[in-house]
Amino acid sequence: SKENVQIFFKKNAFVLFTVAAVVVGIVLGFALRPYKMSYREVKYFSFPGELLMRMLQMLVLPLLVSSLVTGMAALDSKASGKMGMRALIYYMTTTFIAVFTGIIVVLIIHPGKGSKAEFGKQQKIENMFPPNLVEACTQQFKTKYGKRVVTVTMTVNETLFNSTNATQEVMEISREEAIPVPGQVNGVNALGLVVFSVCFGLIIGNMKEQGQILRDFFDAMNEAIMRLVAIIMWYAPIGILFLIAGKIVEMDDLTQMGGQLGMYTITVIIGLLIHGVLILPTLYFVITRQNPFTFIAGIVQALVTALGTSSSSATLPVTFKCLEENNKIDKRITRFVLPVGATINMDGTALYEALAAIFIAQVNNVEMNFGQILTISITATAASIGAAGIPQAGLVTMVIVLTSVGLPTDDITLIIAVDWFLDRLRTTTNVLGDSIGAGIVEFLSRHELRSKDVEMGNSVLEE
Ligand code: DAS
Repeated sequence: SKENVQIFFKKNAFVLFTVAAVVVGIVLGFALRPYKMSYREVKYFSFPGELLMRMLQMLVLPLLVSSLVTGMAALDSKASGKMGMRALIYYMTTTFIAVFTGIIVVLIIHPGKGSKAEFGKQQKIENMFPPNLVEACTQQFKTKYGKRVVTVTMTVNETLFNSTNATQEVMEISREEAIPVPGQVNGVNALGLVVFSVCFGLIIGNMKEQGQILRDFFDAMNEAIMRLVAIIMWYAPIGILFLIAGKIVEMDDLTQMGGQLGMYTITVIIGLLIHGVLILPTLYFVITRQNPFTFIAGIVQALVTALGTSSSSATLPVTFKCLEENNKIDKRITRFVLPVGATINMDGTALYEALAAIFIAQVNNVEMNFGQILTISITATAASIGAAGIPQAGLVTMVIVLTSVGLPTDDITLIIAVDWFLDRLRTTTNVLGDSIGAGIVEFLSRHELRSKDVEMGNSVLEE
């Protein structure tokens, strides 16, 4: 009836707007391509999208810290230990499955036939302990104009990554064109902040009355940030529209895309689809016995935001909102699982890196033996953990995978032309993986959550 239709639109307004934004963005982008806008014009055109990116990034840092601290503080260490264990097992299992899928798909389709851009700094282990917390919160671009040297750079057109070797001569870059140091959200040392927030949260959770003021502080902070997210969500469709349209306007001519690259693109898409539409939903169903697609319907907005921003970190605020509000995932789970997931759990990236490495081997006519494929699967996992949740981070950590089996790292240039597109798809897969992870960990932890509720005198919801 008419009323039902109205209710449907009211309930799904956000999702409808966001999906419409993608469609309109694509159409508008292609419609404007013939006008061959200059770099400058494209930048102006994409401005509304740039604003969205900045708004989301602005919230990521306080959200990451406040959600982790409150999340950890709300649990006793025994329960959080168990949940952490479950989350880690989920991350590792799904990442390995993703890598495996990528390898199988690329071996079967074999997009690269023998025939025939630099290095990034990966998320380093020592980054787990930032010596200076304030510095960990600041952007860590280093340009040759400042006293600090470029760590990772990218030129406008050639997309050249500069090496970890800080002394190396660097091409001219501007701040806009520099890639933030990987391992960081928006130039921030996310891993270090995650580690600190987890420890800090656990401590204040055990501090009895003395810790109350801090628990209240971070709780309120978290609440305030989520309210800001709610406002930004109204703007999100506009931002997404222009992010996508702008990218389509400036992308390289598709007809120049060789047959191999086309096959490669299709192979990646198939791999990601198998993982995202088949494997993850099946896993969710097998464990929780609930309809995975109802679950996915609840996070459409997060998925589209990932598609628009190609950053799982920037998407984090939206992921929180979707999971807590639409899918009713317990806040104690989301706060705990999502920030870590967005930093280290990247199924799409893992799948992509393994697949791309083997593609490069195929292009170079190198037969991979079993040992090498095993090496690729291990390093692709590591590289996906090491990749930050920022655009094209995966391309940078590819270097680890390629060097581990002696493939030429320069050949990353082969796939750069399509990376902006594939990056969006793998980021969407990453966010899907994090979200389904939250659903599964919540299901597995329902008893702990329940007994904690009873202990705290909270009203216990019917299961
Ligand atoms: N775009 C990244 C993300 O945010 C990762 C990648 O480049 O693979 O998930």
